[in-house]
Amino acid sequence: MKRLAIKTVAVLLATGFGAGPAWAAETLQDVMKRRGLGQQDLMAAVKTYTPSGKRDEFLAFSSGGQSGQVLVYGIPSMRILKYIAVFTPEPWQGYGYDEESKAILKDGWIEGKEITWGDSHHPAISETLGQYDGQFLFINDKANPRLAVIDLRDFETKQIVVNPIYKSEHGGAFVTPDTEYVFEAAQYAAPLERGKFYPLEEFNEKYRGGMTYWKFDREAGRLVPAQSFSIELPPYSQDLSDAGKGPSNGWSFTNSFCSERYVGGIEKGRPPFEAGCSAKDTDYLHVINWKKAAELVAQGKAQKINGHNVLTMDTAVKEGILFLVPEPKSPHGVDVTPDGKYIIVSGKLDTHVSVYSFDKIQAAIKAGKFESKDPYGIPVIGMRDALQTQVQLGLGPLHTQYDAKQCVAYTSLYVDSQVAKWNYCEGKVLDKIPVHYNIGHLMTMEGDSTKPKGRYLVALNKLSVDRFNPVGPLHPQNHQLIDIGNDKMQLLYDMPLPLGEPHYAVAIEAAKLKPGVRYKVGTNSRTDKDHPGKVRAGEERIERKGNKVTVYGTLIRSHITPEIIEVEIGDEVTVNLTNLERAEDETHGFAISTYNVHASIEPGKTVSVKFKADKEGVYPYYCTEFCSALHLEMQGYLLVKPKGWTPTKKEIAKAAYTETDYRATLKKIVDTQAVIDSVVAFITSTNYKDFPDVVGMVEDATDQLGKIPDAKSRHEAAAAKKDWEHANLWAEQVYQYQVKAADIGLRAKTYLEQNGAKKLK
Ligand code: CUK
Ligand code: CUA
Repeated sequence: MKRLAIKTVAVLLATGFGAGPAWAAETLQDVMKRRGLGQQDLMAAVKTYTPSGKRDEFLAFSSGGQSGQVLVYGIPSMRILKYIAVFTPEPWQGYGYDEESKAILKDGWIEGKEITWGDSHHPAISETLGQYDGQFLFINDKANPRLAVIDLRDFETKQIVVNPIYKSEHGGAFVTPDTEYVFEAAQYAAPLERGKFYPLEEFNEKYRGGMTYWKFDREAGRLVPAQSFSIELPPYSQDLSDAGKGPSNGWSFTNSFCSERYVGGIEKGRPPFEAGCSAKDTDYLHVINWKKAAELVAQGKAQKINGHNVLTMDTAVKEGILFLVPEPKSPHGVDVTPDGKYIIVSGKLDTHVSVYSFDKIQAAIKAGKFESKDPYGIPVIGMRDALQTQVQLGLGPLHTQYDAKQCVAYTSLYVDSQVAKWNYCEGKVLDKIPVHYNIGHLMTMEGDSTKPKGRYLVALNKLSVDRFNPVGPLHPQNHQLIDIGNDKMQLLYDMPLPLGEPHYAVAIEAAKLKPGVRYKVGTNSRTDKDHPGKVRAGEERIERKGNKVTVYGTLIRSHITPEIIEVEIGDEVTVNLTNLERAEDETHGFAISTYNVHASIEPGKTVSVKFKADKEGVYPYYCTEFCSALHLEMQGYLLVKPKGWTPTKKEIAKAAYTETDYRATLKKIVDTQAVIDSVVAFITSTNYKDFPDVVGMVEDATDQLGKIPDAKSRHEAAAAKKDWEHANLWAEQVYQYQVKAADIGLRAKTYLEQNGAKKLK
């Protein structure tokens, strides 16, 4: 060891490392000078820097935009932790390459059409009493109107549902305060009946928008299509939405941006959409009593369209659950205040935000005080009768989030490239900060719940222009972290996001999340049920029925069982694999050359891959995660043989091991046992039983050691027959079991040392 260290230093000196005087003792001032940093930078660094091994206070779930995924990153470190595969195949997680995830993606096909991407916009965390509970995450796909459910116990997508009546969907996912429903609004109007064509000339009569409320079964962790419903709405391009809370619980609010119902067509000499869709001074805020709507559906007042419950506009008007309020100039974000009393609307082409009062809206409804009806007979409440106040913030207000401090809100200003901090009770601007550039959404910690946490704000900017090293014409997105703990906002950090254009993001206190580290052995993670292909150690087998071959295999460091799979050309092959590990982070991957299958098999999980063996040949398969020192040896062969093939050669080539080799291996085994004994002595001398993770590791290690007697009797039997070849190989296998047990044992020891285990007396 010592010799090596001296040699390394010598090499460093020889190559010029450390030749400069600054190497040994650079001071903080030196570094600041060298890197051109000022006091503000230092402050920002100290506020965000997260030392190795330390964790973040909040986790952000960001839409992955066109990637159809969800990104998870920590705040304040802005370190990316995961991409959750949702609408798009994702090879690392085997998503779209194993049978279980293919089934999820297939539920997202639309009328038999396979869809392999999504335009994900708005994530939402499940709520209990209006507060984030950290159990589930929902996200929408705007392009292909779909909604997905992610379970935060394992951060996996469990369900994708297709909206039965829309062709696009933007204003989702939003949850009601107890997650009774997850709702979404249509965006671009289209006929509601599936596969039905109507010309654009019939836009006003046949094209429709709508709001869909998906019933969520928290126990099952799934949306329930049969108990879900929609409300038919005019073709007004419904946009973002939000749920009422507290006093406004039971209601939802949805913007619209082309209530002109304008249809463009430059080709035919018509002015374009953008001109016609922004011609009027106002659009409509849709005010909907979803609680009463759900009752009406339960009373059988819904019609079926494409097999889905729809309350028609006529019914909604007659039953008094649907109202409109004018709102200025092509609005975008609508955000209910934490106390549920106000609804803040931002008009993209207006310099104001409009604060609507839920009380005033209710008073107008009760008094039957409407200024008019829209062309579909929906009562329109006068803007003045509903408005609390309007505040001038700047150009292009889009979205609003809330602070832990009373009445304090933050609104993104797209055109100004700024965040405005303002007080909605007093109607005054408190502070502004420039961002880079053209901010879309912004996010404060738990900032759309009834109990925002304040602290940080992330600006989700649309353009990054010159912020990062150039990487070609397509730039990364720029998420900027801003400290909002003080009166003046302070910019802390720029994070490039190179994966689609994220729209919305939500951040939750990390302590609220309790994800597992392993599955119950044999779990299908996509259904949360027992996998029919699961096996325990020793039960591995290959079954054949006609031309269907089913493999029941296992994975544990460092082998795949079975190691050889022989099939005939044309066979349909299903490989089920169970990861028998219990140690944390011992994932194995499984890939077969040429057959386009890949699976990620985390501890306890069972996964299956399926393919038709339609290419004769020899195809190596292997583990794709570097799981152990002998990971590269975690391999096998798929042999696809021609029909009716018979072998000519019966024996596999030998290595010609001698008795000396065998004796050397036995010595190695004795030495390794000494290491194991010392680790065992350490562990059992502590209160390790108080640490469930360690108990799991000890069980894993004991499992490995438990395999030794069988291998031992085999090497002894072979040695007795002077078959040194097999004697040595089985002795090597004993050594492998020892190495794995020792590896787990050492991990357990480190864990105990780092987590304050106590010595037993
Ligand atoms: S949208 Cu993209 S900036 Cu889809 Cu919520 Cu506003
Ligand atoms: Cu298992 Cu590499």
